[in-house]
Amino acid sequence: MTRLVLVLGDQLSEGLSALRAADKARDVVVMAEVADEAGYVPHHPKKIAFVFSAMRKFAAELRAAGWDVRYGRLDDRATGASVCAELLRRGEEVGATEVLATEPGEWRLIEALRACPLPVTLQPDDRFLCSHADFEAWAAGRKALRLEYFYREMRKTTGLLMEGDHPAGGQWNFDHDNRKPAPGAVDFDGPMRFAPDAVTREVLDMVADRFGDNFGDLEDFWFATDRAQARRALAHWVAGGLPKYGDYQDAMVTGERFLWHGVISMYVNAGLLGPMEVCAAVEQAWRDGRAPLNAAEGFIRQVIGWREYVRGIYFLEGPDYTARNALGQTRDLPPVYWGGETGMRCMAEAVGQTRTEAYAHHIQRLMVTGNFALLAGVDPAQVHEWYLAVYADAYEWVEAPNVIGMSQFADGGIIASKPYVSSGNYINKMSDYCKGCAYSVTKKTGQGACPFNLLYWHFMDRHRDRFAGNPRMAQMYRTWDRMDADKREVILSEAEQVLARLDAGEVV
Ligand code: FAD
Ligand code: DLZ
Ligand code: SF4
Repeated sequence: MTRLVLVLGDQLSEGLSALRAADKARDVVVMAEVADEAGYVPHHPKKIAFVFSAMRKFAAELRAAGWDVRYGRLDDRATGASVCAELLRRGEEVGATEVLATEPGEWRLIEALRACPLPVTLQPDDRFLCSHADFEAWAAGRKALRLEYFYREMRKTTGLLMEGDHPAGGQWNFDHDNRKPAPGAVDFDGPMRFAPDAVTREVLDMVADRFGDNFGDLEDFWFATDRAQARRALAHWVAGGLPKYGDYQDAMVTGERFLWHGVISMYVNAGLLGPMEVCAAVEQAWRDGRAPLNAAEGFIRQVIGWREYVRGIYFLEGPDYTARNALGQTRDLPPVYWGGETGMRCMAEAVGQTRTEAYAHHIQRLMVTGNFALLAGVDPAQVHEWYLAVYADAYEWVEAPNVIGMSQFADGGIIASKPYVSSGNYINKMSDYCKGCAYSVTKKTGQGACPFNLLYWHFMDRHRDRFAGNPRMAQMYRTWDRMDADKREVILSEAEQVLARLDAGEVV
């Protein structure tokens, strides 16, 4: 009996578990560009174009490998509006009554497949290095689920950067070497760019037509859209970007959108590259003397540590994770996130390159846009939707723990042991943004005071009950308490004015 084999837009991997479980001689692969998936958040047009183009090219590869692939295009009226609707249509077409699928990376879609009238057998997504069972076993009985201990286990399991039982270089973590501030000049030409081929051009036309009003520029599309291109992009970065990746991982420079970052998360998350494959390339570069250990370790920690860890948390915590709001923050996401005018240079830079590239690096996401939303008391659900929409690498399994947990502390501290908040000082230390800003980072109050400086203390003050007892925050509360009462009052009232301006939709 023929079965349908579902391949989703972020499951574009030759060795996908659903494909391995299927029989090429009798089963039929179903792939589809469906309105529900393209529209459940207002995805950045470059993200949609990337997913659709990569899907079309992957479908062609599967056909060339002998699979019968039924591909539904968004511009074909017959295509179902949802994944389930498309499965029902194809089931009828080929006489199939059951579906094989690899577990999707979003609860929303898992639930939709469970509710679909066709029985769907879910295979584990074993492109990840840590299974649900292994993560649950690691988490069981622990008081705190801290990344560092998980990461060490993953180093041992994968053998990456290990010398026998010991970490290479005698240390698990070289993070303290990876915090150099903004350099004068960037000597890496950035991610490899690919001129759109015929498949991508056709997709670009359709996306321009259908999603041209979504936030984000479609022009100048340069992403890799198949595995061969993604492998070239990886090699290009390992050769040119990796050597300084560690040193400047946290730096931010005006107009420099990529610095020495890999810009490969969208390829790994869509399945064009494997996590072990990218780590092996990086480890080899270190072993060959082409990259220093702090760079290789810094990158590998993100991939086998953070990436696997956040996925573990997402599935451990369950479908309600994205609705959490431990700090009870309720403000609407300010228009600056959608490109509204702002005097804040750091926000203009981070949001601006998000608009043009569907990309911002980790510290921009965490310490600029994330930090501002947290300080300003924005509803975490709205922050989450924004991140899910605007980044080319965003799928809920990875985006939600980073936003709800790490960035917004909305999970109450499962991922972060303290909130990632800072005044303008941190941004000034790690970037050159403040030099070109309408505000003054050194001004704590008064005309032109940096909004981060004001909102930082407002945040600390309004969440005092929750954080005063946190030993990692005690020093900041001591600083606040030592301040003159009048000064504290001025800070809080000026912070209130900033918030009132945000609420009134005025430019901040
Ligand atoms: P590099 O700096 O070159 O890092 C190497 C790789 O490590 C990345 O390609 C990525 O695969 C992995 N990685 C690094 N940090 C993380 C992390 N915290 N969680 C998971 N993987 C990580 N990453 C996403 O892939 N999708 C998201 O939707 C996403 N949302 C984020 C939201 C917030 C608020 C924050 C603070 C971080 C988010 N991240 C997300 C993590 C990180 O910012 C991106 O993975 C990274 O910026 C991707 O760019 P890169 O490939 O140049 O990364
Ligand atoms: C992100 C995305 C988009 C924009 N469109 C589709 C689509 O039309 N068809 C599809 O199969 N997948 C798409 N995706 C990815 C999924 O929405 C979903 O986010 C992931 O499969 C969950 O991990
Ligand atoms: Fe951002 Fe404040 Fe610096 Fe301006 S002064 S760039 S608002 S941190």
